[in-house]
Amino acid sequence: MASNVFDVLNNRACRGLALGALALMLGTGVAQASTLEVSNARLSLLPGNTPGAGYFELANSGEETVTLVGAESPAFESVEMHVSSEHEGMAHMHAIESLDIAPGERIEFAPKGHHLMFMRRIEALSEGDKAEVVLEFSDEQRLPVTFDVVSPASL
Ligand SMILES: [Cu+2]
Repeated sequence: MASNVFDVLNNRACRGLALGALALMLGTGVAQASTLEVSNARLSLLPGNTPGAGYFELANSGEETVTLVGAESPAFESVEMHVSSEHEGMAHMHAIESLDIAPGERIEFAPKGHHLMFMRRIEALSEGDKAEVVLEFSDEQRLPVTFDVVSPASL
């Protein structure tokens, strides 16, 4: 009889642990959103309908690697992730599909390095305006960021 009582207690304890673990997992998922921080977001605008370039810093204070897979903005038809490089004195850039940011890492999107390329403007933008951009991550996380529209000369 006594062992039956223990079984019941154990089962309750197990269920309690399982629920606790579940709550912990959900809690971690929610906290994840606040482990990414973007600063110094600027969108450099060239005259006419040439693509704009986006620069920013992104810090991951979480405990897991996050993967940036793209961005979108209502002000542009599409946004690409690019890397600039120099080869035999010539500047080149190519598109990349994703970029990992390790725990504790801070990456910089900057001239001559990684940048966002804003293709085909939909809305009129000029210096001093704000552009709304959403950074997209492989875990479905979406991070809204407001970019300051600046002139290339200010960079
Ligand atoms: Cu580019």
